[in-house]
Amino acid sequence: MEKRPNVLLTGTPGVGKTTLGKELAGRTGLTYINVGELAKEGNLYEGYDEEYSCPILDEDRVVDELDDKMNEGGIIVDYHGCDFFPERWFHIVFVLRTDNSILYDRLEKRSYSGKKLQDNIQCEIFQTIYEEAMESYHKEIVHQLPSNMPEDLEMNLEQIMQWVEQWMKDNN
Ligand code: DAT
Repeated sequence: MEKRPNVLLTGTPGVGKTTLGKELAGRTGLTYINVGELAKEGNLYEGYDEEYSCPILDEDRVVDELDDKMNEGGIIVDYHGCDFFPERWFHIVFVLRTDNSILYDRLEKRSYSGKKLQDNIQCEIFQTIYEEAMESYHKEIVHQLPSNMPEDLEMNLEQIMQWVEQWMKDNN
């Protein structure tokens, strides 16, 4: 069977991972997996975070749940964290980045407010997820993508589709 790459889309909530991931899946035929949704459907939690009023992801169970699929290849994973996935899963990692004021508006529209809103904006300012990705994967496979405007989305799609096509040529 033809080998296909696994792509990780990560970054602060609201940067556009879901939008890019679903569109990319539609155009490449790769399978899109949203880890937040997967956890919700499978109840893959290990407690509750009172401060943020949200359940705590059971990372080990998420990894167990996904491992067979990841080994087969052809998966796009979307999550706002990346340090608990096995490094061997991914052939390329994209960290989406959004300007603060734009991200602020997007998160407000999502009804984030107070500490949750501030913490997510800070996460983006301190490029927390980019640093997490650089520490968790070979630096050569980690790329930042601007995700502010619809034009960015289109450019990112084209760039990633080209990369996927080249990877398939090189590996089959
Ligand atoms: P995430 O999955 O990272 O939380 P999302 O895909 O749900 O983010 O996008 C958050 C909002 O931003 C949503 O209303 C769509 C919008 N958006 C995403 N990418 C964009 C882009 N490149 N230009 C303009 N808006 C974008």
